[in-house]
This record gives sequence, structure tokens and C-alpha cells, in this order.
Amino acid sequence: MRVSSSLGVVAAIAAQIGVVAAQAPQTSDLSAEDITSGTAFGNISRKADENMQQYFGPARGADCTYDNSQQRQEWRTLSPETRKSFTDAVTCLTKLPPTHMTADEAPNYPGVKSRHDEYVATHINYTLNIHDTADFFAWHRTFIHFWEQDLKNLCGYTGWNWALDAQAPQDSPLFLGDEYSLGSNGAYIANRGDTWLAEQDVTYPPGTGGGCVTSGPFTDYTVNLGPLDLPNSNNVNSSFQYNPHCLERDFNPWFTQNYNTYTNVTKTILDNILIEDFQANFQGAGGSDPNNRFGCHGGGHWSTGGSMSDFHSSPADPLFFLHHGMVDHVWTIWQNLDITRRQNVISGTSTLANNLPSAEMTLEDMLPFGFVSEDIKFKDVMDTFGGAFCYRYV
Ligand SMILES: *[C@@H]1O[C@H](CO)[C@@H](O)[C@H](O)[C@H]1NC(C)=O
Ligand SMILES: *[C@@H]1O[C@H](CO)[C@@H](O)[C@H](O)[C@H]1NC(C)=O
Ligand SMILES: *[C@@H]1O[C@H](CO)[C@@H](O)[C@H](O)[C@H]1NC(C)=O
Ligand SMILES: *[C@@H]1O[C@H](CO)[C@@H](O)[C@H](O)[C@H]1NC(C)=O
Ligand SMILES: [Cu+2]
Repeated sequence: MRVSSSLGVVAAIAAQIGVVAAQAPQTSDLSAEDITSGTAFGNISRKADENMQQYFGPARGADCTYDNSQQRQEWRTLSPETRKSFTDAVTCLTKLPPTHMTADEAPNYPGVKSRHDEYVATHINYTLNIHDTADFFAWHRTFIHFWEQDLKNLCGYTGWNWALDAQAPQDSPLFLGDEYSLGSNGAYIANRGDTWLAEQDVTYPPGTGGGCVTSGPFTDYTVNLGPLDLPNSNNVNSSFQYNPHCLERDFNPWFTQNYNTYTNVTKTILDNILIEDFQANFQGAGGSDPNNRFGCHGGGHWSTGGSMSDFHSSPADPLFFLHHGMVDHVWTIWQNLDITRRQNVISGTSTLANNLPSAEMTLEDMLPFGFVSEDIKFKDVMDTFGGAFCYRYV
């Protein structure tokens, strides 16, 4: 646990520690069977929802209330027409010209060809300042919000609940490959060996695809940027190199079975009372469990393969935004299980694992959004019913 130098954060953490009997439910309150099956996840989602209803109801007197907030649904609960309008909108975003990059800046970003690329480039640019940092959750919440705003007039926002697909993500209805899906798996590449990841010291087996997406909305999709550090791949030689290639995927149940099950996500929410433990275990970075090298966040990325497994350029696959919809959903549940103590707690600096060392972040800090938007104040993105936000997950 890192020692915080920010008074506000120290006070908030002290408030958490001071109350031994936390109001949020614990693993011991729920049966092992309910945790495995997802029933417990439903129970704690409902508890978080009841808390939100109470706290953000009409009595609050604000414009955004529980009742009028936008509801973000899981992908498979959408009508076929809505799914199609969503992927059409995503394709459209990849064809719109950049909106923030100036003519003077363009030579430094040869791979930025579209509005969507501006998202990818911004994530590449700030990768080491937005993961394993105080603002990991808040930065990504805001990032997907802007992307949603860009799609807004065309369709509603959706997420991917990977826990429903943990046994076999390759068989998920999301990736059937028809026109109402999010596109298929990558073409199967046989005879591949295991891959060893030095940083995590983990060896994983090949997935169920490996090549280009073969059917559905993203077959003609061109990825312009990355990969920067994808294993077994011809990586770019400079961060923003123009490197047009197909969208690759390699769904891999090894990751989802080990990191994205209902047991994994439910216990991560229930067993971590302090924000520093919750965010570390969720990312598998510096978490208290030495077997947990990826967490739900890493598991979702690595289980998809292709761009999604590339640390820097992962937003190149639209699935990034659905994965991070689920990430934000989980953070939102964690926050709302104990709203008054958890709404505004943060912990950590603005550099990955504080390497290179940087100052402890405070809620007064500005979060950088590069080519996505103007920078935004940290404290304005902690509450899904506050600032520019007005949404909840159903
Ligand atoms: C959890 O939800 C199920 C329905 O999905 C319900 O039958 C059960 O009583 C709930 N358990 C708790 C502890 O709230
Ligand atoms: C990076 O440079 C090497 C050596 O010139 C080259 O073989 C490789 O194709 C380059 N990678 C990309 C993605 O352009
Ligand atoms: C995730 O849950 C599965 C059971 O669903 C379990 O086998 C695995 O060990 C868990 N992973 C971690 C990192 O705890
Ligand atoms: C990259 O970061 C620098 C420094 O913060 C900023 O000036 C630039 O606009 C950023 N570019 C992108 C694409 O985010
Ligand atoms: Cu990220």
C-alpha cells in the first residue's frame, strides 16, 4: 500500500479504515455457489442500484436523477436493429476525419487517419500515465464517455459482460459473425506454440483464432495504428507509425476462465474494501494475490487477442469500449455499495506503478485527453450522475 500525501485522500481512507464493519457486503455474506453462478453479482448489482436510487433520487434536486439517467445495457440484451446501428456507427467513426489534430501536428502522427484513430493515438500517448495509476478507472470512464458522445446520435452505448462468456468467449453471441454481431473471431491459425510473457512470468496457450476477423461488421475494417508491444507480432517502430492492417482476434478461454469468471469479478468487488487494493487486484498489478497477474481488466484484454492484447493501441478494436464499459460497470458497483465512503476515494500517482516516480494525484488534478477532448478535472468524473455524466448500468 502506498502512503498518500494528499490530505483529502488520507482522510477518506482513514474514514474507510475507521469503520471496521463496512456497509458493503463481504464474500462471507454470500454462498460460494451464488458467487460462481453470477447470482451474487446480481445481488450486489441490485444493492448498488438501490443505494443509487436512494442517493440520486429526485429528492437530490439535481438535473440528473436516477430516474432520468441514461441506462447502459449489456450487448446481448439489445435488439438486432440497435446492435446493427451501433456497429454501423463505429464503422462511421473510423471513416470520419480527425477533429482535434491540427495540420501542424499531423506529421508527428502518420497513423492518425480518422476520428477513431484519435482515440487510439491518445491512448498510446498516455498509456504509462493511465494504467496502475490513481486515475485508471476515472480516465477510462471518461474516455469511453467521449467515444459514446461521438456515437450518440446514432445509437446507445453498450457493454460486454465477459463473465457470461468466461467458459468459451469464442462461442459468445456477441461474436457470431453475422451482421448483428460485433464481428467474428480471427481466422484460426494452427500449430502455434505457447507464449511466455516476461513481465508477468506467465505462459499461456494459443487461442481459438489468431488471424483477421472473418465475418460480420469489421471484416473491411482497417487498423491504422499499432501494435506496439504485441507478442509474436511485427510491431511498429515508432508510436504513431502508419501501419494499415486487418483487425485481428484470437479469443482465448484460458484468460477468461482464469480471470473473468463471476467468481473472479464478484470476489474482486467484495474482498477489496480499500481503493488501492480494489484497483490493484482488478488490474492484476501489484495486487495482493501473486497468482493474479492480469485481473479482470487484463484478462478481458488478453482473452480477445490482436489489437486488444496490445497495451498501447488496444482501443483500435471497438471491443475495447465494451470491455471498458464492463470495467466501469464494476467500478460503479464497487463505488455505490458504499457511496458516501467510496464515491471520491483515489490512491496512487500518475505514472504506471509509480515508475518513474511522480506526485500522489489529487481530485484537483487535470486528466489529459490529447486528441480526444479538452482536459478534465479528476473530481468531475468520479460520479456517473455528476458533471458531464448521467448514466447507470442495468
Ligand atoms: C440473491 O438473488 C436471488 C435472485 O437472483 C435471490 O433469490 C436471493 O434471495 C438473493 N440473495 C440475497 C442474499 O440477497
Ligand atoms: C520495423 O523495422 C524493421 C527493421 O527495419 C522492419 O523489418 C519491420 O517491418 C518494421 N515494422 C513495421 C511494422 O513496419
Ligand atoms: C478465477 O475464478 C476461477 C473459478 O471460476 C478460479 O479457478 C481462478 O483461480 C480464479 N482466478 C484468480 C486469479 O483468483
Ligand atoms: C501527447 O501528449 C502531449 C503532452 O501531454 C500532448 O501535447 C499531445 O497533444 C498528446 N497527443 C495525443 C495524441 O494525445
Ligand atoms: Cu487502457
